[in-house]
Amino acid sequence: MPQNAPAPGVAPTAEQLEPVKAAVRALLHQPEYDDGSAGPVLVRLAWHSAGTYCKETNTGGSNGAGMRYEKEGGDPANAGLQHARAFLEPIKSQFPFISYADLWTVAATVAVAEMGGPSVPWQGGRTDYVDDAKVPPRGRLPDGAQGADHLRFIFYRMGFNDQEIVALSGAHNLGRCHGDRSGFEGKWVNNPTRFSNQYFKLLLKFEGEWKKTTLANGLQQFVYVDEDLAGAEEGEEKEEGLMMLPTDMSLISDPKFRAWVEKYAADQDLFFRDFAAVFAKLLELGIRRDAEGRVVNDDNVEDGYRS
Ligand code: DDH
Repeated sequence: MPQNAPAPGVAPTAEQLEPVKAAVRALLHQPEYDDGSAGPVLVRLAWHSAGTYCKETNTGGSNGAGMRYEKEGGDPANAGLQHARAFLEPIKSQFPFISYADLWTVAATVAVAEMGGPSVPWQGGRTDYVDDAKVPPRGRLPDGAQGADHLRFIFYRMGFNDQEIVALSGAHNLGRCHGDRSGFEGKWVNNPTRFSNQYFKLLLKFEGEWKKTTLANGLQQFVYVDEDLAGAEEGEEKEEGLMMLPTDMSLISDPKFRAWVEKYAADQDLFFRDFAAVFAKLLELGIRRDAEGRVVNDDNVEDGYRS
């Protein structure tokens, strides 16, 4: 164990954490990458590390950082997330005391805040211990080609309700789809590196104008293209069109989801509060803590892979 490392399961202190967070802040600006920021893909890394959770079997979740291994990392749903892991690798080398599982999750909270989003409560202490028998099967992450039933099937399994599904989906204010990763193409909002409620506003604003298109690879998505790009806010660049996945569109066709889309489109503060709460809940899924907040593993070891 490196010197000054917290014992397995014990969270890094605020003093230990601050330089790690500063290092994440410093790497977000990536002029050569995507829209100039590592932020969106870091948020997706944390989400996919946690979103495998199943409450019935208590498997999956961010503890263990299992995506480092082929069994989970090779899930086609995780295509592209090697970029996020690579961005963070130098920070892990610089601060070996922080587990990958803590680093991936805390980095997402730093990215959300730096991109103008809310401050997401975060607790440390995750370990990098992976029990092969508990590695989640592939197929636990959502498939963008589907609809509302699928969203409920996937997110109820993690223990989320309809309001939480909509709030979490608001992360699609960030980043973009890549043809060589998911097969879908494009971004949801004009400024994909600024966290806001624009995604909800655009879903409603262009309702009826989102056009279903079939991509060359056979996948279908919805696009809005306008000469003036009416979705652009004042002062924003007007450029490529915008997109929505079929799952995104189901948030306005399903009446229960839609009620929350309308609330979040009308009230950014409400969205920020709800997003902070639900993203924090996501990052804690499957993590057992003792009375002192220390993360408890079956074996109480720091790192390793048991097959
Ligand atoms: Fe997502 N997401 N996501 N998403 N997601 C993609 C990109 C990003 C779905 C599908 C896709 C959440 C929910 C869903 C982010 C965050 C979150 C892409 C494109 C697809 C496809 C990947 C690529 O090609 O690179 C589906 C389906 C759902 C759902 O069913 C609700 C949630 C809950 C979050 C979250 O963070 C809380 C982010 C950020 C991105 C942008 C990544 C990037 O590289 O840019």
